[in-house]
Amino acid sequence: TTTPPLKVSLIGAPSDAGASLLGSAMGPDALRVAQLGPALAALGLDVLDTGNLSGPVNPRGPRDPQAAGLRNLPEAIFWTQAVHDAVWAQFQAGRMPIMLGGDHHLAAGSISAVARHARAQGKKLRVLWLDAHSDINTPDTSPSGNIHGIPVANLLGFGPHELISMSGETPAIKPESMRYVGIRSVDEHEKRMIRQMGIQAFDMRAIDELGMREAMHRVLDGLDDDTHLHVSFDADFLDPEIAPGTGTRVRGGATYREAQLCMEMIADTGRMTSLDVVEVNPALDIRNQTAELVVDLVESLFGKSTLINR
Ligand code: EXY
Ligand code: MN
Ligand code: MN
Ligand code: MN
Repeated sequence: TTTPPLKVSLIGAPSDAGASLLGSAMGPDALRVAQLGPALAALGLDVLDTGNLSGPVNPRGPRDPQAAGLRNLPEAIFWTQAVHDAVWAQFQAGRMPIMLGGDHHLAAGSISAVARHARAQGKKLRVLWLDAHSDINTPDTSPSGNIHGIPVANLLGFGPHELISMSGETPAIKPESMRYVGIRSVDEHEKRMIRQMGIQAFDMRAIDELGMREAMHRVLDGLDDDTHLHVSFDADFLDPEIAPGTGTRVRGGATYREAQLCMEMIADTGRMTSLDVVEVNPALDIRNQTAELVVDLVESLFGKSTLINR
């Protein structure tokens, strides 16, 4: 029997409004230079590159007391909403959205649309957050004012109104839906938040102790036909030795083999229905190697390394 090809849509979201270092706005093009689209097409996927969304550039504003102590809030609101709308439109068109950041603040938009889609279909949601950071500061606890440090809090209902209400319901997701993988730089307030909300976290220590195989086994436990699986992949999940092209590097990240296994085990579930690829910053990279590595891993997410065609 032949199954129709999986239809995916690349959505470029060139905003670094949420970060303090400029450059992740060039992430979508770095991923294109690294042949993301053709690589997925070669795996048999029907790939549509919808191009880049347009919006305001990063004004490099200071922390703004009028904006709850955040930086570049109006720009971040614009982009988050634009990403929400674009991701939602691809679901409406029956395609799997792949959001190419840009910095991680954009995931408040993509995952709001994912939550709306899952709700409309009466499905459960599981979100895997592959990251060095937990991105769960609130405007009150953020040490930096950088909005890429708050999207998980936004999705859980904390933050400026515009960043928490896009999905049509606040909070957009439940803490039970979230799984962290690879975190190793978590602020004190964030630790308290993760504990209070009871979010399951597989930090690098857990991965050291359990191994990636057992960690992912637990992360993926309980997925069924009624679950939408979203993967939010921050390039700084990876060890900076192999992925230098990202703005907030933290040593001790996932190795190449660990990252491959993580992606392969997600692919094996056959349940991923949407994806973010964020925080690739070619301005900090060496010969686009981080984008190339990320493309390699995204190929594995779509089953490249599986020997037996499923
Ligand atoms: N926790 C720090 C902050 O809130 O400023 C660092 C956040 C970095 C976020 C990066 C993209 O994942
Ligand atoms: Mn992040
Ligand atoms: Mn669906
Ligand atoms: Mn990060």
